[in-house]
Amino acid sequence: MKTNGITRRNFLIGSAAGGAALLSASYLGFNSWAARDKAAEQLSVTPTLCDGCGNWCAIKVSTRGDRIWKAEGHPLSGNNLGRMCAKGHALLHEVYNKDRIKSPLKRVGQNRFEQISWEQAYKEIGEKVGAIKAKHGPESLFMLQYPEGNAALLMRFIHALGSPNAFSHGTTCFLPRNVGWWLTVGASKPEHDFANSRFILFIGRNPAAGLHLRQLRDITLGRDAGAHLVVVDPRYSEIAGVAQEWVRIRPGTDLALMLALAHVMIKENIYQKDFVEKYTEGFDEFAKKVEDYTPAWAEEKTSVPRETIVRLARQMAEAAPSAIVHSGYHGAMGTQYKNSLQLVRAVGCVSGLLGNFNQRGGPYLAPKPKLGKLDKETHPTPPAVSATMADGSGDPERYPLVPAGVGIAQAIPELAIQGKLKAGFVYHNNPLRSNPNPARVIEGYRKLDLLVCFDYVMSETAAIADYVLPESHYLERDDVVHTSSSYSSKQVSLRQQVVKPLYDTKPMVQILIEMAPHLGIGDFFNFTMDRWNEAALKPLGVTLNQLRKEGVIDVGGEWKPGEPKFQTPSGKLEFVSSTLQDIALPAVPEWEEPLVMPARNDPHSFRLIHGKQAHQTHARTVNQRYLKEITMMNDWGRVWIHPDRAKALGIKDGDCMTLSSSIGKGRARARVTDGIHPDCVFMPSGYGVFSRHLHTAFGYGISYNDFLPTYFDPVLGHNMSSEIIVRIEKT
Ligand SMILES: Nc1nc2c(c(=O)[nH]1)N[C@H]1C(S)=C(S)[C@@H](COP(=O)(O)OP(=O)(O)OC[C@H]3O[C@@H](n4cnc5c(=O)[nH]c(N)nc54)[C@H](O)[C@@H]3O)O[C@H]1N2
Ligand SMILES: Nc1nc2c(c(=O)[nH]1)N[C@H]1C(S)=C(S)[C@@H](COP(=O)(O)OP(=O)(O)OC[C@H]3O[C@@H](n4cnc5c(=O)[nH]c(N)nc54)[C@H](O)[C@@H]3O)O[C@H]1N2
Ligand code: SF4
Ligand SMILES: [Mo]
Repeated sequence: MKTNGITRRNFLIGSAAGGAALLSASYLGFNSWAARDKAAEQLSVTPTLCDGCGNWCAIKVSTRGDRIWKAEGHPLSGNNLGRMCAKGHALLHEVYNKDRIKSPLKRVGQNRFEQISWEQAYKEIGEKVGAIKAKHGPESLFMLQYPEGNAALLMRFIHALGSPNAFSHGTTCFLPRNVGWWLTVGASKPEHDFANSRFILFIGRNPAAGLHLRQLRDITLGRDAGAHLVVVDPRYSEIAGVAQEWVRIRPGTDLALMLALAHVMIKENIYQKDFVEKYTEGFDEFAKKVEDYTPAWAEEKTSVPRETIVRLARQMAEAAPSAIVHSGYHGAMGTQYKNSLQLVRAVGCVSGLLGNFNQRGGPYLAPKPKLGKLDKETHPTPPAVSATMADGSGDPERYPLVPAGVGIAQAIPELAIQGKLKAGFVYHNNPLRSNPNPARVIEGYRKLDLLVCFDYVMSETAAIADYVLPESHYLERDDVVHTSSSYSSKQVSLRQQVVKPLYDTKPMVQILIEMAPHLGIGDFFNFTMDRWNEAALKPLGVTLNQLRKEGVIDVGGEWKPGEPKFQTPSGKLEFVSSTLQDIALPAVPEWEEPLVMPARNDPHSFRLIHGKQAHQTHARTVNQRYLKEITMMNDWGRVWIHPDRAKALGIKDGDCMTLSSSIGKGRARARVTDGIHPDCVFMPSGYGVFSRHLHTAFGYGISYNDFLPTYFDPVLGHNMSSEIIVRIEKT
């Protein structure tokens, strides 16, 4: 099997998934090595950043002539420490994927597109946006984008057009996690000193599949040095597989577990009193609140035995302050449950009791380099937009805690149906597949007068757009300077062109700069990407040429344990959140039921939970055939169900099941395993692609979004993506 110079074998060499298979392969004979050495002589190496997931690992890509040959992790990168995952390797092939969009496209009928020039695309989009703005006002425009890298320029673009409507995928991913930590410690995403920790607890976070290469290394270092690693998850996840202890919790009830852990630590007087006294606010109220949350009460809610809860509380208190309750991401503490925000707050309060902030082996607020900006005299910034977002984000009367720039993306279809949004730009985002209830999303997006999608393949969203502007593959383009966010030292890094674009495609930043004059906002884009990047690097004393050469540069400021500094209104870790108090929401964490629960006496009723797999990113990588092959070889598209529940329904391992919810129906084969809580079934989240243009991915598997009703969490507007009840039957 050969794809434009990359053989299946040399893909497997790099990929973790293929490592074992290689050792027995006969081609490692002398002739092969000699041939490879010869090839190596002709390789040239460019440092850049992977775009296979949000980690943006620094990598070094070798090319031979104009062909991509192989890649390896950049040894200086704090994020990935010279490592790369299977996706990173496999996605090198995406450059040569036949499904790529090869030039700008214009819709000329249902499912019919014609190729047009960039000039024509810019001109027509400019005219259409002008007309929509004149008729409906700039607030009828929106941008839905990826919240990394080029985000600042996309925000500049939509603000220059006079619209406040900049959305990201926050309400389908991380929002409660960010807001909860921001309320509690004044910053949205604590990192962790795993390697020096003595006790590490994960609550619905699985860094061995929702991969983070640096974190994984540090977690294993910590564990091997004697830390007790505990994973709380309704299912036996990959990180549970390397832990000393898996705590199988009833999904949606982690808040009860946290409140009970706090109860035990306070009752037994084993919390860090000095820390609480010096660095926290509102302990007495919190202590009073958790009086009723006994381990026996929590056992009822969570199905975790009370003895386990008491033991865990004692173990973590014993290890404190070198003890970590991980800050979360998408599972449990992300956009999953109605009580996710309270859960994050409770985890923050337990951290307060452990006195672990900024301590060796605890959580800390990672230092980040501060980038410079363009000179405002020569490059004017767009005037501030006074209107609030159409979805009510940031509006004191509606969603005061949702930051503008994040917004509530799954509200876009509703807003389009109501006529409040008329034209949208969607960048590096695929709401038709990644948002709940696709029928509703399609209906809403179709109501728009204009939809422009920037992608490199015909995603579900691109397939219904009016214009599709193809971005160059990430190995074919430059992006704006990136700062590392998951490392104890500050770093800057750069995505840069490794090979010339194969087709008539452009980097996103270039598209914005060229399109801006056609929309009357050229003055705000009167620079080049290099100019922008040079200005960003200036305060750091790094030149763009240096960064091009090195790929990653350390700019100092390593994190060291010491006094914690909290940026909350009180300057302390807030057991009682003054911000929540001000807006009349529960200011001290308290028990809140999940929105829905499976019916206790109905053998067919389950909660549907979901999660990542290490070799797929969201539903966007399954179109890569080696990654799909990994799924197929291992039969990893199946839905997990507990043996007792399966037996009651006459379902055996491998049988086909029908799942139905209030909004959708689908079929999947069963993986019968006691690695799952009996109350729920687990669906891997990477499948169910329905764009016919994605030939490898199309039609394989199902997606949780096909079963998820359109919810808006009352406080944060997020999609509560595990509040799904499904009925299961043997097909
Ligand atoms: N390979 C890969 N890596 C990725 C991504 C990817 O798609 N693929 N995506 C990136 C992104 S954007 C994100 S947000 C992160 C996500 O990273 P994670 O948050 O780790 O991801 P998930 O797999 O969604 O959820 C983690 C675990 O939560 C469990 N869970 C579900 N419900 C509950 C519950 O009620 N309680 C508890 N305790 N656990 C529960 C699931 O079984 C799952 O094992 O990963 C990032 N990294
Ligand atoms: N079905 C399903 N839905 C999910 C999730 C899931 O795992 N499965 N996860 C949830 C989470 S945690 C998150 S963070 C969100 C993420 O959801 P989204 O933000 O919608 O992101 P992705 O699904 O990663 O991919 C979006 C689009 O970006 C395109 N893309 C990839 N590379 C490039 C590029 O270089 N340039 C451009 N212009 N486009 C590119 C892909 O082709 C894809 O169409 O989804 C949430 N919803
Ligand atoms: S974790 Fe894998 S896919 Fe994600 S950026 Fe790193 S190498 Fe790429
Ligand atoms: Mo995410």
